[in-house]
This record gives sequence, structure tokens and C-alpha cells, in this order.
Amino acid sequence: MTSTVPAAASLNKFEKLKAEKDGLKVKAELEHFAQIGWEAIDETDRDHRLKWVGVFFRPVTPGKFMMRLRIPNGVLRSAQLRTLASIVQRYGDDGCADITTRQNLQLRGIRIEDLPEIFRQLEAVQLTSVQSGMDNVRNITGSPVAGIDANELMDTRELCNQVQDLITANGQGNAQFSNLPRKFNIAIAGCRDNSVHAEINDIAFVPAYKEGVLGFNVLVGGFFSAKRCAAAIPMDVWVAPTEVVALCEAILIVYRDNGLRANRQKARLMWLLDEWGVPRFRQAVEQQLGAPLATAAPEDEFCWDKRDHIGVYEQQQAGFHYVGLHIPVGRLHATDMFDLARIAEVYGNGELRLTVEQNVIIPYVPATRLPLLLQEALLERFSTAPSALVRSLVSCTGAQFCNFALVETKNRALALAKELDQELICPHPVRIHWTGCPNSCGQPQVADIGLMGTKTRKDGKAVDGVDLYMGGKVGQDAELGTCVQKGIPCTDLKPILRDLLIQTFGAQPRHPESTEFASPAASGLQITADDA
Ligand code: SRM
Ligand code: SF4
Repeated sequence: MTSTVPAAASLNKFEKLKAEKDGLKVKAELEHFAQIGWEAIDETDRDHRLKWVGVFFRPVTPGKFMMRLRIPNGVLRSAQLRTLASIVQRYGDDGCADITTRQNLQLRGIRIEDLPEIFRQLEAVQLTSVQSGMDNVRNITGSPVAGIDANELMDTRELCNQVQDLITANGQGNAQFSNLPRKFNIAIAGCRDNSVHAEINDIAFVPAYKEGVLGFNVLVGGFFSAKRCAAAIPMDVWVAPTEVVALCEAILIVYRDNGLRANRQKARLMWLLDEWGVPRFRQAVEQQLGAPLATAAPEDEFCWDKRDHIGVYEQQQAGFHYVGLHIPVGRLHATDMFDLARIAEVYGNGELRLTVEQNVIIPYVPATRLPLLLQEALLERFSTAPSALVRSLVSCTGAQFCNFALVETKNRALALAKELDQELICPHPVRIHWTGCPNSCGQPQVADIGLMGTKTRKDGKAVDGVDLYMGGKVGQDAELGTCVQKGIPCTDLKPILRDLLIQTFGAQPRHPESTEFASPAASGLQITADDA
């Protein structure tokens, strides 16, 4: 197959740096980097290539790096969480961790001098951070209750592990897939409620029966970027579970060798699909596989609304429950992580699960242990029954650590949701997603109400603002939301959201005497039922 990699002279900055030296090469240089310190490291290695081992230079906090792990299917063991807790603990106030929108963990405050020891510790508990950033495949997502969901179709945990092992050569780093045209997302769903947001992945495996056999229909090309957002489209392929890894490999090779590389804004898989059309892409994948692919099953098995897994639920294993804890905007401190590891061991089987809503699930809690677990002090903060708006809140990193951010997100999101929860009774949770810039890491397009950070003007001054997104539908028949209003100053946001929650989502003021709220005209909001 011919590669479309442009001639050296016309390579963009990122293609150049990859062509000069594969990102994975920094793995052998970590001891050296630790000795010379972050300021002396070659800038391209420090700011870019270290991302191939999951280490991100943070211009906002120079010298304090972020480490992005890989937690396939979001399944974590208490010993692993304890190791991560002890890593961030040594950084005091600088150390914390975030659960990400790909059911993964990122550690904060990491010092270069500690990297060799951190990597030894990760390896000892079978964790890896390799190829979690830049032009690599991100964490493989699956249903957070795989293997324990009483209504699941297929347990995807092993498939997620196998795909990760393929991409990372069992966590050691795989040069075969370390120079993709751009980042790449894969999700494998074995549930009925599309808990992975299949529609926003470059490859999504969606459960479907063909001739009585349970396998997957395959969607391709879903992505968000600052310039364009696109839902994944059917590849007209059905695969049996045993064919999932080989199909991922073939698609990745076709994308690696043919994906568009000249313009990074047009390098995600969907742009190749646009250029080729699905039939040609499908044919190239078949050629790479050396075997024909079955056509898609006529129907998939996504037939439920999306669950958030917060609360107590019976497992498929009789007598056991899983307990979903709400972690406000996904932020964890070392003491929380130690506590969660302890709770998983004392009440469960030592396992924890992470969700794309940035929460934690403790599985395998016997009915007899539930009352004590529910009395744990930690559950006062990590509740099983949070208030309606806080419950479904998701937020990207934002200005605290991310240099792309146009606004602070996590603190602002949480404060506002709490205030609105105090003022309103919402009959249902309303999914509010905050994202600090148009890169959309916080997925505002899948939310009931999406808020994307921007700069706007108020009283003649530049101020923090948001673009408002609505119409995101999740679960079966998922749809992406769109921008309905631009440039709302953050200081004006509360009355606008209050109106919206009352008019569109059936919220009622808690205190009738304070029913006053800005009218649509006053708030500048013009949202129709269709928009919502
Ligand atoms: Fe993201 C870049 C954080 C999920 C689209 N994302 C970044 C960087 C690495 C930018 C940077 O260097 O500062 C952010 C790191 C900030 C930090 O310090 O934490 C960042 N992205 C995140 C996380 C942590 C948000 C969160 O708080 O949960 C998520 C980590 C997931 C993981 O575990 O791997 C995260 N990012 C996403 C998602 C959501 C998803 O995958 O479902 C998207 C949209 C889906 C997609 O990729 O198609 C997303 N991130 C981006 C983009 C736009 C990609 C593009 O094609 O243009 C960028 C910018 C880029 O890659 O150039 C980006
Ligand atoms: Fe950073 Fe923007 Fe992604 Fe938020 S959406 S984490 S601000 S890149």
C-alpha cells in the first residue's frame, strides 16, 4: 500500500519531529533526563516526545508534569490505586489525580527526577502509561460494569486488554503504532446502553447479533476537534469477538499508511473516510487483513438509555452488588485514593472501575457488607446519591493545568452545579459537560447542556465565557449536540442555566419566593424545544 507521507520539506512541525526521532525512543533516556533535570532536557523531547511514555510537560506548572496512564476498560486493582496514591502523595499539595473522560487516570505534580522509580513502580503492579498521548491510540474504553452487569451482552474486559497489548506490545511500547497521523480512539461495548459513547470514537464495536451469533457492528471515524466534530459512521462490517483485535490492527495499519498527514486539522480517520468513501476504505482493510469481512448485522443491540451507575445495583453474580460513587469532577487526592483502595478491599474483592463520567464503581460488595460501606465517611464526599446536577457533571481539566484552556472549568462547574442544585429541584439528572476550549475533551456535544470555554466581551472588557451546546443524546440513537448560543460571559451564566433548567428540563424553584428568573429575552437565550 502506498503511503501518503509528504516529502520531508513539506512536513508539518509534528510530522518532522516524529520523522527525526520516534517518540518511543525517550523511554531509554529516562534515567538521563532524571539526572539532568527538566530544564536541561531537549525541548522537543520534553514538550512532545515524553508524551509517548505518557508524560506531559505542563507549561502552566513548569517542572510539575502530568502522567496519563492506560486503564483498559477502566478496571483497576486496589494495589494499583495504592501505588498511584503513593506516587502523588509525595508531591504534597501539587499532587492529585483526575479520572478522565476515557475512564482513565492522570497523575499531577510528577517530577522528572522521579520518573525512573515511578516507571519501576508502575511495572511492578502491571500498569503502563505508554503511548497514551500524541499520535497514538488512547485508552481503550468498555462498559464499566463489564463482567458484573446483570443485563450485559458480552464481557469486554479481555478484548480491551488484548487491543491494548497489541497497540503497546504488552505495555512495553510498540513502534509499529507509534507514528499514526493523529490521535486515535477505540471503544468496545458489550452493554445495551452505549456506556462508551460509541459515536465519538475512531473505531467503535457495537454489540449486534448476526445469524444468531453475538458479535459487533463496527462504526468508524467519530471524533471531536476544534474545527470539526463528526459522529462515527457504519463501516458495514460485522465481526465475531475473536476478530476484534485483528480488525483493529488492520484499520490502524491502513490509517497509519494512508491517513492524511499534511494538515493536522485534517488528519483524523474521518478525513480519510471523506476522501476515500467507506467502500474503498473497507476494501483496503480487507486487503490488509487478507480476508473478506462480513457485512453489518441489520440491527445493533443498543436499546437502553445510558446509565450513570451511581448508587447500589445487583450484580449478575447472586448476592453481590456494585456501588457507584460520585467523584465530583473526577478529582482525587492521595488520601482519597488510599481510602478507595481500602474500601475496595474491605467491602469488595479489591477491584475498582472507572467510568467515562469520571466516577468510581466498587464491585463485588456482598449484601451483608453494604450497610457498613454506605456509612463510610468517604461517602459523604463521594456520594451514592448526589444532587441531580452535581450527579451528572463532567468537566475537562481546564485552566488549572491545561495551556489550551480559555477558562477555568472544574471548580467553576462544581460551584455552579451546587448552587443550582440548592435553588432548583430537577426531576431528572441533567447532564452538564464543561470543556475549557474547542478541543472538546469534556465532550459538550454529548451533554444535555454543554459548555465550551471561550473569551467574550462584557462592558467593553474581555472576560471568560462559554458557548452553549444542546441536543446531545446518549445511549441508543445517540446524537451530537450543537452550539445554540455563543459567547455567554461566565458571570451571566447562572440565570441562563436556571431558565433553561426550568423551561426545558422541568426544574422547579425550591423556594417559591425566589422564582424570579431572567426571561429568555433578558438572558438573550432563544432555545426552542427542537434545540433542546
Ligand atoms: Fe483531550 C488534547 C485532556 C479526552 C480531544 N486533551 C488534550 C491535552 C493533552 C492538551 C494538552 O497537552 O494540554 C489535554 C491535557 C490536559 C491535562 O493536563 O489534563 C487533554 N482529553 C483530556 C482529558 C484529561 C480530559 C478530562 O479531563 O477527562 C481526557 C483524557 C482522556 C484519556 O484518558 O486519554 C481527554 N480529548 C478527550 C476527548 C474525549 C474522548 O476521547 O471521548 C476528546 C474528543 C474526542 C476525540 O478525541 O475525538 C479529546 N484532546 C482532544 C483534542 C482534539 C483532537 C483533534 O483531533 O483535534 C486535543 C488537541 C490535540 O490533540 O491536538 C486534546
Ligand atoms: Fe485542555 Fe481544551 Fe482539552 Fe479542556 S478541552 S483539557 S482545556 S485541551
